[in-house]
Amino acid sequence: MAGRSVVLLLVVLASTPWAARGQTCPDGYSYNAGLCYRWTETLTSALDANNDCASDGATLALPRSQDEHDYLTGLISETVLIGITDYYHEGTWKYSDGTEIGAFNKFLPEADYPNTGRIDCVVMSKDDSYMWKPSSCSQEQYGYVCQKDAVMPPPPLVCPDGYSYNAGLCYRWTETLTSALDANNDCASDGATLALPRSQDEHDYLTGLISETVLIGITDVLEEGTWKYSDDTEIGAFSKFLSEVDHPNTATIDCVVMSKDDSYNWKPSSCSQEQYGYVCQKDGDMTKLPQLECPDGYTGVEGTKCYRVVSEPASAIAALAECQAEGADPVLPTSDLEHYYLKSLGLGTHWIGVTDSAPRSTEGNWVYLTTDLPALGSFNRWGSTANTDDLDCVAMDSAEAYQWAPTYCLDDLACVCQKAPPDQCPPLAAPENGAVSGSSLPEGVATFTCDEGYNLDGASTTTCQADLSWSDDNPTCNSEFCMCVCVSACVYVHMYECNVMVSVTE
Ligand SMILES: [Ca+2]
Ligand SMILES: [Ca+2]
Ligand SMILES: [Ca+2]
Repeated sequence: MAGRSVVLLLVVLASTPWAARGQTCPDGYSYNAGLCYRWTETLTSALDANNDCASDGATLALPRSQDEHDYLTGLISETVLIGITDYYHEGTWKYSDGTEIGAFNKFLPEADYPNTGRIDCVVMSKDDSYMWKPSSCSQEQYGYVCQKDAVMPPPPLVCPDGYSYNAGLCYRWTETLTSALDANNDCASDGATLALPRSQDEHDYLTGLISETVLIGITDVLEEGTWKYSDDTEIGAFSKFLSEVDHPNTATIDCVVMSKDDSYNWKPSSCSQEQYGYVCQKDGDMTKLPQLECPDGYTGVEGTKCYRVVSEPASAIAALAECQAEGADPVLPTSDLEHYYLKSLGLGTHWIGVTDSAPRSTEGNWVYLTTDLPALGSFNRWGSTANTDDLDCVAMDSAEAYQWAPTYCLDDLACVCQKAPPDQCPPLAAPENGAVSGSSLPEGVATFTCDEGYNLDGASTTTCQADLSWSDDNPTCNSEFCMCVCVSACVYVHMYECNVMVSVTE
């Protein structure tokens, strides 16, 4: 290294929080396991290759695992430069971001491929099964691969840390074998309960989340022989209990598990023994879901319809008339998400647009209370209230966890009108450390802004196109950073914490 004197003032680039919808790579890059890669075949010096990668906010590839190595060998079909160098300290190979080479190492035997003071870069060598081989930094002998972090989706802010989100609810699975009492207390410390699966979809999500038997929030501790959800609501039409003949309920068995050995059906189990893990559940924060653009007075989130709450209590027929007068229909949730979104509106027991009254229908044949009276689809949330001749309308009953209850049609209840959302581009999530506003309707423009201390990286506006896709990728809000200043030759652009200044003299 004698004769080479380089001072690099490396300032720069705090690690940047990324945010966008979907995990994506820029044009020209391919995605694998959180990273984006771009292979350039043009024979290039390591200096120029580095600069080219840096112009994309990337580095030369930094393979740190067998998986990353395997992906790279599948991507390329020629020898390529990668981001490993001993430029700064002859004989000490490091990744070009300054990190150490760890347990994963693909260097060919040094005896066969000696490292010299003039050979400070590294290639994945095609003739050597893409093992790492020292190579010149200055000669234009090889192509190269750039690598950068994929743009990550924002964290699911609808759920607390440790919880996963599905259709309006947040779930946390704990594998530790725990008594039902302790499990309950642990959930309660999060403002949650043990899981209360009330629909096939919720059941299916839970069975996908867990891989062991878990305690859920069903018990007969208050009245032997009467199973209820642990929030004291009744078990409704949805039940997964195994046959009582095979799995008897006794006075000493007052809790319930989803039993792995029984296809995750419900099985009575001890409340006190520490035999099983458990799942906690709480409502998702609906205010954090991307908002739909709705007609005046209506609101909704991605995946729901547009709703307007009519809080003046009225009969079911008056509610229908109120909605129809403004070109809307009475509300009819058709998914768990819509169910929980309506619940989140907090208006208490309210009508849904379902009836089995004459002359619109016949007893027991529920139809959607609109002008054309279609039959109900497959989604329902029937609770435990029996249908009778005089209960011909339906309410979401706040006393029964908003399950559906056949109700006397002349009761005075609040209601909700619904409209289909107008055709629009998918709702935009605000970038982390920023905000978005504007219109999602065709030809509408949305504008992104960043919080103080963050710079917008990407287009600040995007337009909803006729095909209902956005014209531009979402930008990110990155910490303000300074650029690399090269006093002499800038060989490697390193990323360091902002305001850290590093001098390298050789
Ligand atoms: Ca060397
Ligand atoms: Ca019992
Ligand atoms: Ca009825």
